[in-house]
Amino acid sequence: MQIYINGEYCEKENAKVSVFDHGLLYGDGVFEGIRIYHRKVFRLTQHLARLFRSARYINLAIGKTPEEMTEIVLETCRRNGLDDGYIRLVVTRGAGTLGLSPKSCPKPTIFVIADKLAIYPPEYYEKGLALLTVSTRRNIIDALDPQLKTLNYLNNILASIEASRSGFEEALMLNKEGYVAEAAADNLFLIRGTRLITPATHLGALPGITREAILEIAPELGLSPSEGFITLSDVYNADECFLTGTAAEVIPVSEVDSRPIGTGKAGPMTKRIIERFRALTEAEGTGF
Ligand code: PXG
Repeated sequence: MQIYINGEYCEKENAKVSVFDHGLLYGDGVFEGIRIYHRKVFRLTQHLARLFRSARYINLAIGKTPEEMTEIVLETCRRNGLDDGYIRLVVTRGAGTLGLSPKSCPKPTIFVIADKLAIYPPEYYEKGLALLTVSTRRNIIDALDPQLKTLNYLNNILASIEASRSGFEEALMLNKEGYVAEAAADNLFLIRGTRLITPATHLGALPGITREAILEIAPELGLSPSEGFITLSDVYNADECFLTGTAAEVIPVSEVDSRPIGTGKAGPMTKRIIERFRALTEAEGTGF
């Protein structure tokens, strides 16, 4: 496996970061998770745009243009020759001294991994996931804007631990006001009649790349998409529910807090969305 790290491509064993890297010491950095489908990178431009937005938010100068980053990602893909896989793109504040201040970090650390992806077992795409609403609330906007993908994922990790300790596959997270935000690493959608509803990003949902794709294809399936406030009661009473994310793609939700959603199995419209999304991943992408 060839990994890009700070200007070089090297073997996995030699791809190392300093223990003084502020990405490790403080979670000071940003990242993206991107999919490769059929030797093409899915929505690379959108992922890079979000990476640069996240970097700007934490006042981190990546020191490369989006075009240069594109070439680095594509070259990493070429060197690993994966037909399908997963790209992890990370930019940290870089190595510095012990102490929070980024002033001691002259150069960001950039690395790109292209690897195979472990995904949910296929049966979950048929039977759906059981979610649990957890007590860990989504990061609040006044502390750390949940719309960006920073290396501070403890909020989501704590939610995930809570769900799995109770035997659930995924956590459903509320924002501080009690509105539904998202799952620990996926966006949430509801279907009610011909309406497709997802929590607005300013309510604690990450502006997911998969989420955006689903909002785009909804009208083709006769659905009117909207973003807004969602309560737990809206979730419990939805006809169908599903999650979206780069890793999970589109995955049905069969149950939330012991309430079956709709028929308690993958909904018919969800299945059509899964098919339509798969077609999109085959049709689109930046070749390498
Ligand atoms: N919410 C959060 C908090 C996420 O981290 C999503 C929603 C979905 O966004 P995208 O852009 O992927 O549609 C994410 C993305 C992993 C993994 O390793 C997690 C994500 C993406 C890729 C891999 O579990 N989360």
